[in-house]
Amino acid sequence: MLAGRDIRSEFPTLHQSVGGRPLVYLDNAATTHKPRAVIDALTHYYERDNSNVHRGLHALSMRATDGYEAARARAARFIDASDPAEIVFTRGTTESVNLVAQSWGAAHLKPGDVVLLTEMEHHSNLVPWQVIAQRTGATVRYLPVLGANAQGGLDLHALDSLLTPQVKLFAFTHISNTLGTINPAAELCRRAREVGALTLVDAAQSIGHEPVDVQALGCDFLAFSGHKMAGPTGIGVLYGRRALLDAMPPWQTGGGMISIVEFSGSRWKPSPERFEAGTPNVADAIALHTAMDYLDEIGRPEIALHDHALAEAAYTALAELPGIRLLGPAGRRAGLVSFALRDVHAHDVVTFADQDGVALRGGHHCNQPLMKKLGLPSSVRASFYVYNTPADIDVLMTSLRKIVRFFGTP
Ligand code: C6P
Repeated sequence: MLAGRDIRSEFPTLHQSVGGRPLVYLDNAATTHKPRAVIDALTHYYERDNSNVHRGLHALSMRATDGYEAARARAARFIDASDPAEIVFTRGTTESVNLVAQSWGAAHLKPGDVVLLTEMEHHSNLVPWQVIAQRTGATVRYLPVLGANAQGGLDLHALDSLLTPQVKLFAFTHISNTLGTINPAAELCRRAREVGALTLVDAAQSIGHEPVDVQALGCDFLAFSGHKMAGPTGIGVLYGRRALLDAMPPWQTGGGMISIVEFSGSRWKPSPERFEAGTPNVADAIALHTAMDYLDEIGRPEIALHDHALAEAAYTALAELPGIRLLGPAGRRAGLVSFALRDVHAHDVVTFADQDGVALRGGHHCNQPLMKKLGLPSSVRASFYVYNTPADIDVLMTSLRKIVRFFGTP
């Protein structure tokens, strides 16, 4: 039990059966469920305040605008940004990274420049950089992971040779969605600063699971998604230092982001409106506000302890299975564990577990280059959140033992 409350009872979707078994949801790194408070915030908005923002002078529009801007201010407080103008609402992490690549990247990168990534990046923080590098003539380089199962984390010694003055941006994930590695984000930002490189932190897997403080991290950009932190889908955040955002060109244009339009040309508003062309996702921003309140009510340090403890218990239990290959660190890890069972395809594991009511994820987890380096076509992942309990690990293990017996592994 977390924060002395029955958290599970606050999440309506969890109270259902799958194939006649109670649902055990262990696919939280893909998306988390939403507490009643977040669902109610959405309903309340659509039933009472629904209106366009920043345009109308009537009561509903003013309420919607106030709610939307309050959500922005809440997001700033949530990550300790010094100014709400540093919060750009996007559709999620993927769109946030694309915004930086298409705007900052297109304006600043040139032949000879380097964008440094790591080998554990999600495709969302990898493909946008490949595309913009191709367009600008810049080069993408990768900080390696260490160990046959990437158990050693990032090769920090390799930074000495990789972090050259040619590196203009170091973009890396805070927590790996496949390995569960927690990267030393503040140290990586500090190292990048030493060579004058900007930093972008992909906080998709950390934002809902531990305190994230952009000032303590010392990052220039940070991206996250609402749906991985008990919030709605379709809303996320790009944090950017104000001076940087204000110097970046818009990447999409239209209503809401202009100061003056004439037939001969247009001028833009400052950040964040500059990057929010068109009618924004008002309802989901407002519900994201509620999700942030919800997580802080429980306490993010407490959530981190809870999720880490479950992942470590799962890792220990899984290690007993014959023919298992566990990925990522053996010690401290974020709230997820990925593994491969010899001779059993990950999709088979997930399909069989589903029959026991256990929701897992199997595949390359949008980490194709990493999986290739590890010599695996796919892996299975169990990922935990505030409503999971040690009993969920017991159900998982019973199901996996059955699968191992069925397939006769090893
Ligand atoms: N990872 C997973 O099951 P979006 O889709 O934009 O909300 O988030 C993309 C993303 C970016 N970075 C990391 C580290 C992520 O884990 C994700 C999403 C999901 O692992 C879906 S592939």
